[in-house]
Amino acid sequence: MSDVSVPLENALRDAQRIAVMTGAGISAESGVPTFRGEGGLWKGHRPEELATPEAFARDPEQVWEFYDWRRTLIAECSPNAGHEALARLERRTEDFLLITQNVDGLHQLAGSERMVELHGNLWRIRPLGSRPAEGRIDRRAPLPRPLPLRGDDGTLLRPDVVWFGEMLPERALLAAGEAARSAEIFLVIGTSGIVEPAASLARVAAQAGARVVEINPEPTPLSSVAHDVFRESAAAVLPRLVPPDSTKES
Ligand code: BJW
Repeated sequence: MSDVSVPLENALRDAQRIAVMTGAGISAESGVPTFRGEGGLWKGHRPEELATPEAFARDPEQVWEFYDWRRTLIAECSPNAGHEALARLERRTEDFLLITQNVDGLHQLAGSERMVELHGNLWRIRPLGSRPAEGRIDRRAPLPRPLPLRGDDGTLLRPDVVWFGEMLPERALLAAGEAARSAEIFLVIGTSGIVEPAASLARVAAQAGARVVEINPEPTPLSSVAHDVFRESAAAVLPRLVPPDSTKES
């Protein structure tokens, strides 16, 4: 394991293999609501009630309205100092993977490139029944009407996100697992750590010998595997750990 007595800022500068997993908390300071906790309601529904294949089968128009509301809200949001610090960390680290559960696309806007999206992307759309369109980037644009969206041939379209009970995109999950097993340092940022299989990646990393770092104002089920814990917001901690002018040599 990377020596946990070394100050984290130095360990991050010297490590050759770093993996980072983010959740909704990293985008909270950009104005994107998290799933759980305060402010996690849409028209009286918890997001998880609508992010399911069953909800879509029952009422595709309602589910599309929910995603349209989120697209409209997130279109106004910009990356924050936390997203930017992770893009800097990537640029100065040889072997790096950012694993995000977020569907908002803010990491990409901040300049992150070596990344995988475990739960898809809010800005992509695909035909119902098709495979996830991993990697393709769509425009951050308003949805056409009427809802629910249909293709030219009348096929029902759906957001390219991963709902409860659905498999995660295969390539993304594979790459995330490999990165968790080989990382010297594994950062877990802004996730409640209850949604599987994402949450298990931190445990896999800890078991494989990584120094696990949690950044979250609240304790989570993953706190017990973390060697370093920061009970602060991501946008406050990350710029301290990865200062704007930091380079390998300095
Ligand atoms: C800050 C902050 C600041 C605030 N700075 N921090 C094993 C055991 C039990 C169940 C399962 C299991 N394996 C699979 C399951 C079933 C299920 C699951 O995990 N259920 C659990 C809830 C019990 N998983 C699945 O179904 C997954 N599929 C799967 O495993 O397929 C195989 C399979 C199928 C069927 C049976 C068995 C196996 C799919 C999961 C898909 C999750 N999808 C969603 C919606 C995406 C689309 C959309 O956006 O609409 O993904 S749900 C939602 O939760 C979203 C998120 O990515 C995900 C995680 O949430 P996250 O990011 O952690 O956010 P929050 O809100 O929970 O937490 C925010 C945190 O930030 C908090 O801790 C705050 O304190 C913190 N914070 N401000 C830093 N400023």
